[in-house]
Amino acid sequence: MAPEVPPVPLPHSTADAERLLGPGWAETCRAAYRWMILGRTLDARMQALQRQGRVGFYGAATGQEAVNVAAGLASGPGDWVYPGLREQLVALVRGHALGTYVHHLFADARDPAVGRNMPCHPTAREVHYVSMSSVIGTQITHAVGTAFGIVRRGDSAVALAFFGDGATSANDFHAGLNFAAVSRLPVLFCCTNNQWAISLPVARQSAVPTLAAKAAAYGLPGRTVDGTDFLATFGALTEGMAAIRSGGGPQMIEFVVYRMTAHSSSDDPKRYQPDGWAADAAAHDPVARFTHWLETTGLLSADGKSEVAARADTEVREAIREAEATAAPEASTVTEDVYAPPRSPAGH
Ligand SMILES: Cc1ncc(C[n+]2csc(CCOP(=O)(O)OP(=O)(O)O)c2C)c(N)n1
Ligand SMILES: [Mg+2]
Repeated sequence: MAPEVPPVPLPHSTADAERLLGPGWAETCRAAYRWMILGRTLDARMQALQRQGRVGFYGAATGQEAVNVAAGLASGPGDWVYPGLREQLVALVRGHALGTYVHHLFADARDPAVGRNMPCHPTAREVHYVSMSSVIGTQITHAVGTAFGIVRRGDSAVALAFFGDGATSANDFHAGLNFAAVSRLPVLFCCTNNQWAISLPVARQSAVPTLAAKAAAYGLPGRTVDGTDFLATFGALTEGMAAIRSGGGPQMIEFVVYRMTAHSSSDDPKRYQPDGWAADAAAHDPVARFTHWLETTGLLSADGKSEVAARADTEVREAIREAEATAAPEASTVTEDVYAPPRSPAGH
Protein backbone atom coordinates (compact mmCIF):
# COMPACT_ATOMS: atom_id res chain seq x y z
CA MET A 1 0.00 0.00 0.00
CA ALA A 2 1.24 3.47 -0.89
CA PRO A 3 1.68 5.69 2.17
CA GLU A 4 -0.93 8.42 2.75
CA VAL A 5 0.99 11.51 1.68
CA PRO A 6 -0.60 14.71 0.35
CA PRO A 7 0.18 15.23 -3.34
CA VAL A 8 2.55 18.00 -4.41
CA PRO A 9 0.11 20.52 -5.98
CA LEU A 10 0.34 21.04 -9.74
CA PRO A 11 1.65 24.56 -10.46
CA HIS A 12 -1.00 25.49 -13.05
CA SER A 13 -3.95 27.84 -13.39
CA THR A 14 -6.89 27.04 -15.65
CA ALA A 15 -5.44 29.59 -18.10
CA ASP A 16 -2.27 27.43 -18.22
CA ALA A 17 -4.44 24.39 -18.91
CA GLU A 18 -6.14 26.16 -21.78
CA ARG A 19 -2.76 27.16 -23.23
CA LEU A 20 -1.26 23.66 -22.83
CA LEU A 21 -4.26 21.61 -23.93
CA GLY A 22 -5.87 23.95 -26.46
CA PRO A 23 -9.57 24.31 -27.25
CA GLY A 24 -11.76 21.79 -25.43
CA TRP A 25 -9.21 21.72 -22.59
CA ALA A 26 -11.80 21.04 -19.85
CA GLU A 27 -13.21 18.03 -21.69
CA THR A 28 -9.67 16.77 -22.36
CA CYS A 29 -9.02 17.01 -18.61
CA ARG A 30 -12.15 15.01 -17.80
CA ALA A 31 -11.30 12.35 -20.39
CA ALA A 32 -7.74 12.18 -19.08
CA TYR A 33 -9.00 11.69 -15.54
CA ARG A 34 -11.26 8.80 -16.61
CA TRP A 35 -8.37 7.08 -18.41
CA MET A 36 -6.00 7.55 -15.49
CA ILE A 37 -8.50 5.98 -13.11
CA LEU A 38 -9.08 3.11 -15.52
CA GLY A 39 -5.33 2.47 -15.73
CA ARG A 40 -4.92 2.63 -11.96
CA THR A 41 -7.90 0.32 -11.39
CA LEU A 42 -6.67 -2.21 -13.94
CA ASP A 43 -3.20 -2.27 -12.39
CA ALA A 44 -4.55 -2.84 -8.88
CA ARG A 45 -6.91 -5.60 -9.98
CA MET A 46 -4.40 -7.41 -12.19
CA GLN A 47 -1.69 -7.36 -9.53
CA ALA A 48 -4.17 -8.97 -7.12
CA LEU A 49 -5.14 -11.59 -9.73
CA GLN A 50 -1.50 -12.40 -10.38
CA ARG A 51 -1.04 -13.05 -6.67
CA GLN A 52 -4.09 -15.35 -6.76
CA GLY A 53 -2.53 -17.30 -9.65
CA ARG A 54 -5.21 -16.24 -12.13
CA VAL A 55 -2.75 -14.54 -14.53
CA GLY A 56 0.85 -15.59 -14.93
CA PHE A 57 2.61 -12.25 -14.87
CA TYR A 58 1.89 -8.54 -14.57
CA GLY A 59 3.97 -5.38 -14.89
CA ALA A 60 2.19 -2.31 -13.54
CA ALA A 61 2.49 1.25 -14.85
CA THR A 62 1.38 2.78 -11.56
CA GLY A 63 2.97 6.23 -11.33
CA GLN A 64 3.28 6.56 -15.12
CA GLU A 65 -0.39 7.15 -15.99
CA ALA A 66 -0.02 10.87 -16.81
CA VAL A 67 2.54 10.12 -19.55
CA ASN A 68 0.51 7.25 -20.97
CA VAL A 69 -2.77 9.12 -21.05
CA ALA A 70 -1.19 12.28 -22.44
CA ALA A 71 0.53 10.28 -25.20
CA GLY A 72 -2.70 8.49 -26.07
CA LEU A 73 -4.68 11.73 -26.25
CA ALA A 74 -2.02 13.91 -27.90
CA SER A 75 -1.12 11.48 -30.71
CA GLY A 76 -3.14 11.11 -33.89
CA PRO A 77 -4.48 7.91 -35.46
CA GLY A 78 -1.76 7.91 -38.12
CA ASP A 79 1.07 8.05 -35.56
CA TRP A 80 2.89 4.94 -34.37
CA VAL A 81 3.58 3.79 -30.83
CA TYR A 82 6.60 1.63 -30.00
CA PRO A 83 6.18 0.89 -26.30
CA GLY A 84 8.77 0.18 -23.64
CA LEU A 85 7.59 -1.93 -20.72
CA ARG A 86 4.68 0.12 -19.39
CA GLU A 87 2.72 1.88 -22.14
CA GLN A 88 -0.24 -0.51 -22.53
CA LEU A 89 -2.61 2.27 -21.44
CA VAL A 90 -1.51 4.30 -24.49
CA ALA A 91 -3.02 1.57 -26.69
CA LEU A 92 -6.30 1.68 -24.74
CA VAL A 93 -6.55 5.47 -24.96
CA ARG A 94 -5.89 5.23 -28.71
CA GLY A 95 -8.87 2.90 -29.05
CA HIS A 96 -7.72 -0.67 -28.36
CA ALA A 97 -10.64 -2.34 -26.57
CA LEU A 98 -10.15 -3.02 -22.87
CA GLY A 99 -11.83 -6.42 -23.30
CA THR A 100 -9.34 -7.42 -26.00
CA TYR A 101 -6.43 -6.36 -23.82
CA VAL A 102 -7.74 -8.38 -20.91
CA HIS A 103 -8.16 -11.42 -23.19
CA HIS A 104 -4.46 -10.96 -23.92
CA LEU A 105 -3.60 -10.77 -20.20
CA PHE A 106 -5.37 -14.11 -19.71
CA ALA A 107 -3.74 -15.52 -22.89
CA ASP A 108 -7.08 -16.95 -24.02
CA ALA A 109 -8.52 -17.81 -27.43
CA ARG A 110 -9.68 -14.22 -28.02
CA ASP A 111 -6.24 -12.74 -27.41
CA PRO A 112 -5.12 -11.32 -30.81
CA ALA A 113 -1.78 -13.10 -30.27
CA VAL A 114 -3.63 -16.31 -29.22
CA GLY A 115 -1.69 -16.65 -26.02
CA ARG A 116 1.78 -16.60 -27.52
CA ASN A 117 3.02 -13.40 -25.89
CA MET A 118 3.73 -12.95 -22.21
CA PRO A 119 0.98 -10.94 -20.41
CA CYS A 120 1.40 -7.13 -20.73
CA HIS A 121 2.89 -7.57 -24.23
CA PRO A 122 -0.21 -6.77 -26.27
CA THR A 123 -0.30 -6.19 -29.97
CA ALA A 124 -2.84 -3.64 -31.20
CA ARG A 125 -2.42 -3.29 -34.95
CA GLU A 126 -5.63 -1.26 -35.37
CA VAL A 127 -4.21 1.60 -33.26
CA HIS A 128 -0.62 1.42 -34.57
CA TYR A 129 0.64 0.02 -31.26
CA VAL A 130 3.44 -2.39 -31.99
CA SER A 131 3.91 -5.39 -29.73
CA MET A 132 6.43 -4.66 -27.01
CA SER A 133 9.72 -6.46 -27.06
CA SER A 134 11.03 -7.33 -23.63
CA VAL A 135 14.54 -7.05 -24.99
CA ILE A 136 15.40 -3.65 -23.60
CA GLY A 137 15.90 -0.91 -26.20
CA THR A 138 15.16 -2.84 -29.39
CA GLN A 139 11.92 -0.92 -29.96
CA ILE A 140 13.95 2.30 -30.31
CA THR A 141 15.53 1.18 -33.59
CA HIS A 142 12.21 -0.29 -34.74
CA ALA A 143 10.55 3.11 -34.27
CA VAL A 144 13.37 4.75 -36.18
CA GLY A 145 12.90 2.28 -39.04
CA THR A 146 9.20 3.09 -39.12
CA ALA A 147 10.01 6.82 -39.19
CA PHE A 148 12.28 6.12 -42.17
CA GLY A 149 9.29 4.46 -43.87
CA ILE A 150 7.04 7.41 -42.97
CA VAL A 151 9.42 9.78 -44.80
CA ARG A 152 9.71 7.52 -47.83
CA ARG A 153 5.92 7.38 -48.10
CA GLY A 154 5.58 11.12 -47.67
CA ASP A 155 3.27 10.75 -44.63
CA SER A 156 3.05 13.30 -41.83
CA ALA A 157 2.98 10.73 -39.01
CA VAL A 158 5.29 10.67 -36.00
CA ALA A 159 6.76 7.52 -34.45
CA LEU A 160 6.76 7.61 -30.66
CA ALA A 161 9.52 5.49 -29.15
CA PHE A 162 9.07 4.79 -25.43
CA PHE A 163 11.83 3.42 -23.24
CA GLY A 164 12.93 3.54 -19.63
CA ASP A 165 15.92 5.13 -17.92
CA GLY A 166 17.73 1.79 -18.05
CA ALA A 167 17.27 1.57 -21.81
CA THR A 168 19.33 4.74 -22.31
CA SER A 169 22.37 2.53 -21.62
CA ALA A 170 21.42 0.08 -24.38
CA ASN A 171 23.18 -0.08 -27.74
CA ASP A 172 19.90 0.49 -29.58
CA PHE A 173 19.49 3.86 -27.86
CA HIS A 174 22.79 5.02 -29.38
CA ALA A 175 22.07 3.53 -32.83
CA GLY A 176 18.50 4.80 -32.87
CA LEU A 177 19.16 8.40 -31.83
CA ASN A 178 22.21 8.68 -34.03
CA PHE A 179 20.51 7.38 -37.17
CA ALA A 180 17.35 9.43 -36.56
CA ALA A 181 19.33 12.63 -36.05
CA VAL A 182 21.53 12.16 -39.11
CA SER A 183 18.49 11.41 -41.28
CA ARG A 184 16.20 13.96 -39.52
CA LEU A 185 13.49 11.35 -39.05
CA PRO A 186 10.07 12.03 -37.49
CA VAL A 187 10.61 10.28 -34.17
CA LEU A 188 9.81 11.51 -30.69
CA PHE A 189 12.02 9.64 -28.23
CA CYS A 190 10.08 9.41 -24.96
CA CYS A 191 12.18 8.32 -22.01
CA THR A 192 10.11 7.42 -18.96
CA ASN A 193 12.68 7.88 -16.23
CA ASN A 194 11.02 6.06 -13.35
CA GLN A 195 14.38 6.18 -11.56
CA TRP A 196 14.89 2.41 -11.43
CA ALA A 197 15.97 -0.30 -13.83
CA ILE A 198 14.67 -3.19 -11.74
CA SER A 199 16.95 -2.77 -8.67
CA LEU A 200 19.49 -0.38 -10.22
CA PRO A 201 18.88 3.31 -9.33
CA VAL A 202 19.29 5.79 -12.15
CA ALA A 203 22.35 7.41 -10.53
CA ARG A 204 24.22 4.09 -10.92
CA GLN A 205 22.99 3.72 -14.50
CA SER A 206 24.10 7.06 -15.96
CA ALA A 207 26.52 9.79 -14.82
CA VAL A 208 24.81 12.63 -16.72
CA PRO A 209 22.78 15.18 -14.70
CA THR A 210 19.64 14.45 -16.77
CA LEU A 211 18.92 11.68 -19.25
CA ALA A 212 17.70 14.32 -21.73
CA ALA A 213 21.31 15.58 -21.82
CA LYS A 214 22.22 12.42 -23.71
CA ALA A 215 20.27 13.71 -26.75
CA ALA A 216 22.84 16.48 -27.30
CA ALA A 217 25.51 13.87 -28.00
CA TYR A 218 23.59 12.88 -31.13
CA GLY A 219 22.68 16.42 -32.22
CA LEU A 220 19.02 16.48 -31.33
CA PRO A 221 17.10 18.55 -28.78
CA GLY A 222 16.32 16.98 -25.43
CA ARG A 223 14.26 18.30 -22.55
CA THR A 224 13.24 17.09 -19.11
CA VAL A 225 9.60 17.29 -18.08
CA ASP A 226 7.77 16.39 -14.86
CA GLY A 227 5.98 13.25 -16.05
CA THR A 228 3.77 13.23 -12.98
CA ASP A 229 2.21 16.52 -14.13
CA PHE A 230 -0.41 15.64 -16.75
CA LEU A 231 -0.75 19.19 -18.06
CA ALA A 232 2.99 19.78 -18.54
CA THR A 233 3.36 16.33 -20.08
CA PHE A 234 0.52 16.84 -22.55
CA GLY A 235 1.93 20.26 -23.49
CA ALA A 236 5.43 18.89 -24.07
CA LEU A 237 4.15 16.02 -26.21
CA THR A 238 1.96 18.20 -28.43
CA GLU A 239 4.71 20.76 -28.85
CA GLY A 240 7.29 18.07 -29.67
CA MET A 241 5.04 16.28 -32.15
CA ALA A 242 4.05 19.53 -33.89
CA ALA A 243 7.70 20.50 -34.38
CA ILE A 244 8.55 17.04 -35.72
CA ARG A 245 5.52 17.00 -38.04
CA SER A 246 6.56 20.30 -39.54
CA GLY A 247 9.91 18.80 -40.52
CA GLY A 248 11.97 19.84 -37.50
CA GLY A 249 13.64 16.45 -37.05
CA PRO A 250 13.67 14.13 -34.03
CA GLN A 251 13.55 15.19 -30.39
CA MET A 252 13.85 13.51 -27.03
CA ILE A 253 11.75 14.16 -23.94
CA GLU A 254 12.70 12.71 -20.58
CA PHE A 255 9.63 12.30 -18.38
CA VAL A 256 10.62 12.06 -14.74
CA VAL A 257 8.21 9.72 -12.98
CA TYR A 258 8.20 7.43 -9.96
CA ARG A 259 7.81 3.68 -10.23
CA MET A 260 5.19 3.25 -7.51
CA THR A 261 5.10 -0.56 -7.56
CA ALA A 262 7.51 -3.43 -7.94
CA HIS A 263 9.31 -3.72 -11.30
CA SER A 264 6.92 -6.57 -12.09
CA SER A 265 5.15 -9.39 -10.30
CA SER A 266 8.53 -11.15 -10.16
CA ASP A 267 10.20 -8.48 -8.02
CA ASP A 268 10.33 -7.34 -4.38
CA PRO A 269 11.49 -3.70 -4.17
CA LYS A 270 11.63 -3.82 -0.35
CA ARG A 271 14.94 -5.60 -0.82
CA TYR A 272 16.61 -2.60 -2.46
CA GLN A 273 14.59 0.64 -2.26
CA PRO A 274 15.66 3.05 0.50
CA ASP A 275 13.35 4.19 3.31
CA GLY A 276 11.41 7.23 2.17
CA TRP A 277 11.19 6.24 -1.51
CA ALA A 278 7.55 5.15 -1.29
CA ALA A 279 6.54 8.37 0.49
CA ASP A 280 8.38 10.51 -2.06
CA ALA A 281 6.73 8.55 -4.88
CA ALA A 282 3.29 8.91 -3.26
CA ALA A 283 3.73 12.69 -3.07
CA HIS A 284 4.36 12.60 -6.84
CA ASP A 285 1.51 10.25 -7.66
CA PRO A 286 0.28 11.64 -11.01
CA VAL A 287 -3.29 10.52 -10.40
CA ALA A 288 -3.44 12.10 -6.94
CA ARG A 289 -1.81 15.30 -8.21
CA PHE A 290 -4.25 15.62 -11.13
CA THR A 291 -7.25 14.69 -8.97
CA HIS A 292 -6.29 17.40 -6.48
CA TRP A 293 -5.94 19.95 -9.30
CA LEU A 294 -9.31 19.02 -10.81
CA GLU A 295 -10.99 19.30 -7.41
CA THR A 296 -9.33 22.62 -6.65
CA THR A 297 -10.34 24.12 -9.98
CA GLY A 298 -13.91 22.83 -9.63
CA LEU A 299 -13.70 20.45 -12.61
CA LEU A 300 -14.31 17.37 -10.46
CA SER A 301 -17.00 16.94 -7.82
CA ALA A 302 -17.23 14.26 -5.16
CA ASP A 303 -20.07 12.61 -7.09
CA GLY A 304 -18.12 12.79 -10.35
CA LYS A 305 -15.18 11.13 -8.64
CA SER A 306 -17.29 8.24 -7.33
CA GLU A 307 -18.97 7.78 -10.72
CA VAL A 308 -15.63 7.54 -12.54
CA ALA A 309 -14.29 5.08 -9.96
CA ALA A 310 -17.42 2.91 -10.12
CA ARG A 311 -17.41 2.87 -13.91
CA ALA A 312 -13.74 1.87 -14.10
CA ASP A 313 -14.32 -0.87 -11.55
CA THR A 314 -17.30 -2.26 -13.49
CA GLU A 315 -15.50 -2.15 -16.83
CA VAL A 316 -12.44 -3.93 -15.46
CA ARG A 317 -14.47 -6.58 -13.61
CA GLU A 318 -16.64 -7.23 -16.67
CA ALA A 319 -13.57 -7.64 -18.91
CA ILE A 320 -12.04 -10.07 -16.41
CA ARG A 321 -15.28 -12.03 -16.12
CA GLU A 322 -15.44 -12.42 -19.90
CA ALA A 323 -11.81 -13.44 -20.18
CA GLU A 324 -12.14 -16.03 -17.43
CA ALA A 325 -15.17 -17.48 -19.25
CA THR A 326 -13.20 -17.80 -22.50
CA ALA A 327 -11.46 -21.03 -23.44
CA ALA A 328 -7.71 -21.33 -23.83
CA PRO A 329 -6.43 -21.16 -27.43
CA GLU A 330 -6.81 -24.38 -29.44
CA ALA A 331 -3.55 -26.33 -29.51
CA SER A 332 -3.83 -26.43 -33.30
CA THR A 333 -3.33 -22.63 -33.45
CA VAL A 334 0.25 -22.94 -32.21
CA THR A 335 1.79 -22.91 -35.69
CA GLU A 336 -0.73 -20.53 -37.28
CA ASP A 337 0.95 -17.37 -38.65
CA VAL A 338 4.29 -18.95 -37.85
CA TYR A 339 4.85 -21.33 -40.76
CA ALA A 340 3.39 -21.26 -44.26
CA PRO A 341 0.63 -23.87 -44.59
CA PRO A 342 1.94 -27.19 -45.90
CA ARG A 343 1.68 -27.47 -49.69
CA SER A 344 -0.68 -30.14 -50.93
CA PRO A 345 0.85 -32.92 -53.04
CA ALA A 346 -1.31 -31.70 -55.96
CA GLY A 347 0.67 -28.45 -55.92
CA HIS A 348 3.88 -30.23 -56.96
C1 LIG B 1 18.75 -6.51 -23.39
C2 LIG B 1 18.13 -6.79 -22.07
N1 LIG B 1 18.89 -6.79 -20.96
C3 LIG B 1 18.35 -7.05 -19.74
C4 LIG B 1 17.00 -7.33 -19.63
C5 LIG B 1 16.38 -7.60 -18.26
N2 LIG B 1 15.58 -6.45 -17.88
C6 LIG B 1 14.23 -6.45 -18.03
S1 LIG B 1 13.55 -5.00 -17.56
C7 LIG B 1 15.05 -4.35 -17.16
C8 LIG B 1 15.19 -2.97 -16.61
C9 LIG B 1 14.57 -1.95 -17.49
O1 LIG B 1 14.65 -0.70 -16.87
P1 LIG B 1 14.14 0.58 -17.58
O2 LIG B 1 14.65 0.66 -18.97
O3 LIG B 1 14.44 1.72 -16.68
O4 LIG B 1 12.55 0.34 -17.69
P2 LIG B 1 11.48 0.19 -16.49
O5 LIG B 1 11.37 -1.28 -16.20
O6 LIG B 1 11.98 0.95 -15.33
O7 LIG B 1 10.22 0.72 -17.05
C10 LIG B 1 16.07 -5.28 -17.38
C11 LIG B 1 17.51 -5.02 -17.09
C12 LIG B 1 16.24 -7.35 -20.81
N3 LIG B 1 14.95 -7.59 -20.79
N4 LIG B 1 16.83 -7.07 -22.02
MG1 LIG C 1 13.22 2.54 -15.25
